[in-house]
Amino acid sequence: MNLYDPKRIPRSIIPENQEFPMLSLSSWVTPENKYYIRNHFPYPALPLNDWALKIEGLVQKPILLNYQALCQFPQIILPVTMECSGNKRAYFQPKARGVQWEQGAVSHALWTGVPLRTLLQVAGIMPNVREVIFEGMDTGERIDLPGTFRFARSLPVEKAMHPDTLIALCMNGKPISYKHGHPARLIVPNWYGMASVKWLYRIVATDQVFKGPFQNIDYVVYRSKKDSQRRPVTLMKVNSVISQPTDQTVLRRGKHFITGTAWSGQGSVKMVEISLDHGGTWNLVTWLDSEEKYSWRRWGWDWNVPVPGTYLIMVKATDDKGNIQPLQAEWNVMGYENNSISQIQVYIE
Ligand SMILES: Nc1nc2c(c(=O)[nH]1)N[C@H]1C(S)=C(S)[C@@H](COP(=O)(O)O)O[C@H]1N2
Ligand SMILES: [Mo]
Repeated sequence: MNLYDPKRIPRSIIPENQEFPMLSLSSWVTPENKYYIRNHFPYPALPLNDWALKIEGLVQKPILLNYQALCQFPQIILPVTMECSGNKRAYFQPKARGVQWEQGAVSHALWTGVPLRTLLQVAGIMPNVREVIFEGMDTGERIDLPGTFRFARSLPVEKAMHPDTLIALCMNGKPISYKHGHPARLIVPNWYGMASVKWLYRIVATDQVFKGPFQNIDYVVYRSKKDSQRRPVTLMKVNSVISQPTDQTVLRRGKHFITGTAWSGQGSVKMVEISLDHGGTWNLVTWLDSEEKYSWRRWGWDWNVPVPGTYLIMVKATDDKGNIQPLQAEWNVMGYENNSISQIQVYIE
């Protein structure tokens, strides 16, 4: 038994929101019981045995697939890093409204599932389809609108038809657990987590632009109420975290291993650099993981520190598209996409 086994960090009880304990970044794949949890509503009622996935709308023949039928289709396994677009919201200054995530609203798992496009082709998706809508089984109220809502999101048809957009049935080799979307969820590699709809039960192909509140009100980046340049949250920005040491730690003089992870949904992370002189000079880290299409890469760096004092450790990642973490991410009302350079302070005695 491992005596040192950090638990998830709660951020709210109902709906349940919990962070991955970044200190336990000892494995490339996040164990299911540590994978971050992000919900907008209370958990849906347990699906009955008669659960089936509907595919309808602009398709030649609408289909209804029960769990066994879904399992019959060819499946693929993909390691995917998923980050909530509100990750690191707590670090915005001034504060942005919403769950005050620190740095653990991100995880990495192996997802097994049927490519969505296989199912859309079986249903006979029509050429005039613009978007595909995904509905979860969870419902609840919003404070900004009257009525009851369902968590639902859409994808542009090109992304829905991408061979790696999955209707996932297994997470880390086991049927997806209830909290992570049992019996089936969408997995949209490279996109922020809101796209990966859990507890999936209905898929609708449409020639319209979907305007549900989780599409049109939430997950939109804007700098003020009057901002006319609103844009939807889509691909994950290049980002990194320092998992050890933790912020405000007191350490002895000598050797320390600084470690963490980095990812990008807009390319693949190519470089992580550390600065100990407020960004004056940067040192290349070494990779602990190899490069995989949709995966984070853990990194480490040997720090030899002979002189006592207060040290700022800064880390920045760069991807192969030339995206670099900024010193300060652009503030926005809803506090999304914070990918500022990671910084912690430690004291050497
Ligand atoms: N049905 C449903 N799907 C959902 C959500 C939700 O509240 N309901 N939250 C989304 C958001 S914002 C994120 S970041 C991911 C989190 O997935 P996880 O809880 O498995 O970590 O699920 C997405 N899918
Ligand atoms: Mo999210």
